[in-house]
Amino acid sequence: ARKECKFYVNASVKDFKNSILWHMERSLARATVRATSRDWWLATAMAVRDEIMGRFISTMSRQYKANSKRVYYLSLEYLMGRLTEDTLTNSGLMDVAREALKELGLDFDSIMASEVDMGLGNGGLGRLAACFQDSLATLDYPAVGYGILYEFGLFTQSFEGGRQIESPDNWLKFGSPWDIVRPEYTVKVGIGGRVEGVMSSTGDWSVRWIPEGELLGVPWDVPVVGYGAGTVNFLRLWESRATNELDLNAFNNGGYTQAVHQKAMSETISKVLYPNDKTENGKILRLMQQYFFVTCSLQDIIRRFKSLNGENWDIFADKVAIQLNDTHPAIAVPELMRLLVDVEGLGWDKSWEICTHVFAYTNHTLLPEALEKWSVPFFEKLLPRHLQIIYEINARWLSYVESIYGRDSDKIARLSIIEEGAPKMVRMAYLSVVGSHSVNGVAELHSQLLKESVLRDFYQISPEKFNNKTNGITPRRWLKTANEGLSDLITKTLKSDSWPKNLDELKGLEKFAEDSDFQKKYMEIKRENKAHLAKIVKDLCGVDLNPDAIFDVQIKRLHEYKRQHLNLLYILTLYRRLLHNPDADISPRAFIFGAKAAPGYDLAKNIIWAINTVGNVINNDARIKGKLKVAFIPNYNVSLAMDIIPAADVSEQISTAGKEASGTGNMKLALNGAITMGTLDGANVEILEEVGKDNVFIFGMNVDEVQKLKAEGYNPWNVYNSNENLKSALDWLVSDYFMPGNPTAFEPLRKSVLDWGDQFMVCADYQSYCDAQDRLGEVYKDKARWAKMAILNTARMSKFSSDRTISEYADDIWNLEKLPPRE
Ligand code: 26V
Repeated sequence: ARKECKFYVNASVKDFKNSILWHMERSLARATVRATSRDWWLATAMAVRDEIMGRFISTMSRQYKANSKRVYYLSLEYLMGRLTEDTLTNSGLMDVAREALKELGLDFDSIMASEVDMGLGNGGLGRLAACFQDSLATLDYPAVGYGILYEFGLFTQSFEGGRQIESPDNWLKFGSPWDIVRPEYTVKVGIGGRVEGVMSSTGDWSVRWIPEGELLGVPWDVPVVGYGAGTVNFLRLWESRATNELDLNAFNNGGYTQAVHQKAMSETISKVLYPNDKTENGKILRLMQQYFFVTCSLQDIIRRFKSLNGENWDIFADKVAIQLNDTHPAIAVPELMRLLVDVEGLGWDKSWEICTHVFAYTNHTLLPEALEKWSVPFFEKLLPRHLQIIYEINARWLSYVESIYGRDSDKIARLSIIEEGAPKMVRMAYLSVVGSHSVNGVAELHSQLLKESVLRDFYQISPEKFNNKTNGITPRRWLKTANEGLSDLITKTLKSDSWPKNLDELKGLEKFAEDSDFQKKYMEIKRENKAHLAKIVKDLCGVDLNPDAIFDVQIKRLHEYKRQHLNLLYILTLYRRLLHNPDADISPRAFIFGAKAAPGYDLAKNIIWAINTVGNVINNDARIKGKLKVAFIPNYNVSLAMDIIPAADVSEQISTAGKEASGTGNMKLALNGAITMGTLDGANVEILEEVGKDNVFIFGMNVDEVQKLKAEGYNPWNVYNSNENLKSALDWLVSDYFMPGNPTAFEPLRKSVLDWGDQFMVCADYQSYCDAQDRLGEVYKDKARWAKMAILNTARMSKFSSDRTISEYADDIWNLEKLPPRE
């Protein structure tokens, strides 16, 4: 029997088409003959939106009536990408919309391409938050995702002379059909000022914060449609606005320009997403963003709780679970304490009890430079009451530490939320751990390392808090929507429509791994996807890619630890080999990159420039007969990922062992049949476990070997001097060959792996990487073997569905029940 999935919305092609035409006329005031692609996209988006609105309302009222526990996901980033296509997939209206647009004589794909990405995130952490929203709704969990409605998302990247140029991403310029303003839930936010003692009505002294300024948070809701549309949750994104009162006061005092200035200041808070994903050294606006969205969200949560439960604070933690996506929302710990103690009038102990039952914290990185700290003088200025509360939390925490270890000043210094120094700093990770009942890493290895390194002392005191939740990805966007060809083949082969909701069904493909007919179909789809990507690459890079070449893909933020430059060194090595022997029997390869560098990260930008420059020389060298190509696709984002991933043969996951917390691109690529070329880092370890060692290429040092070599005293010069190929590649890079007249252009890159100590051990892993890459090239020649490997990757990736991840969070951390529709 065919397995089917229930869909809660339905529309005929005819009705859907009429709805599009209705919106074209009535919402957009457009004659169809004049309509642009963007108009067609908007009208289509509005037609789908109409279909899901009823589900949105019924979900909200169901959750309200049930007064069920909800999870509130607090994240400064949501990397959603385009919303229309995915909403069509999840509502089951994809085929209807395709057919409707076809009948209107339109090309579906080019119409959908008019939508600008909602790029409110930097990379892995923001995209994980987006995948989680999809799974929460699909699994019928009551959930709200809170964040900021940035006016400018992550910058747009272009290249000039191979170098990165950033320009602003004004994604909301023309509005979005997907966000709905909710002015009635506007909240007030205080900032700055001082703390005063006041007498309460019961006669006790208490402390109050008298903020200096006030601004408003206005919520915008973005519907999140679960697969099948049984549940439609929402993201609630806050926009900062100036208060009218403030304007008027200043105005009445004659300060018109000052009033306008104040207004502009207040409205800067939600202006722009910070484009760094490792450091942000003490930007006060960043701390304001964090506090702004945290207080808006907590006030909203408390309003909702009170409207259902009144002042019955005893059950707050039975109704509310709050997940902190990294330390960015960590200010929520003292803010909830302030709201409960100062505003609601609960005692400290009771409030603290509530906090530690409500909060849970996810750590996403071990890199020391990414661990957030805020200076105490900053706090003093911006959030004086919160600083007091943090000190109180710390005093109680340290007295608890003392009750265990005695007066061990070393221990106390190491465990203190406040780091001594000039200035003193608030350690946001420690604050998060102390204020939460759960602390989790994002892959087995990462969670293990957390316990052994950065949070070791905390683990010793509270081992029961620590747990692992290996990341996952939504198969709806990353397989069903992105790779239609493969999805249709899977549906036909498994005789099931329900695999996107139950990814374990993919195991059923294993028995076809050696079936030559299935292999042929599977690889034909891969080839079509490659031909499609080749067109995009021609368009964006002007580079011709041969769809029969190995498509070797590295797509992720640019970071030294991710080692895009190790990939470059192999490219140089292959190129050199081909120049020495143009007839060498190597499998033709197309190296495809996508990566944005943080605007202030000079070395990352140098690596981009080097890859583009070397690529340009290689792509135009007739001697190598097109066997090697390099394409750096500009402005890598979620939409481009959806074109690149289905076309990949090889997935580069080559970080220094111990540095990549999990990775999620590794999961998307393997699910789409790319073979991983990876180190034993992050979730690669678990991918190896799932797919088996014959279906992945593992190279390089593991974590223990990295630590051992560091301890022994690693010297990259020794490797350089004894490895002819490495030496040649690095020297070549700084010769006249690639940059005539400017041979020192890539000095910084070379220096980073030699003179500056090679922190990420590129030289140490170089030979092992080249060997593995050469082996891969040989294996690719055996078409049947390669097809089998690719199929087994697809078949064995079900563990990495974000549905599995979210179920684990719900069961182990949130204690959350599903609330499916009853109809
Ligand atoms: C850090 C910072 C520091 C302050 C400035 C703004 C900012 C923005 C983002 C971040 C987060 C960096 C951590 C991060 O993105 N981690 C990634 O999380 C993924 C999801 O868990 C995981 O797969 C990646 O391995 C990990 O690098």
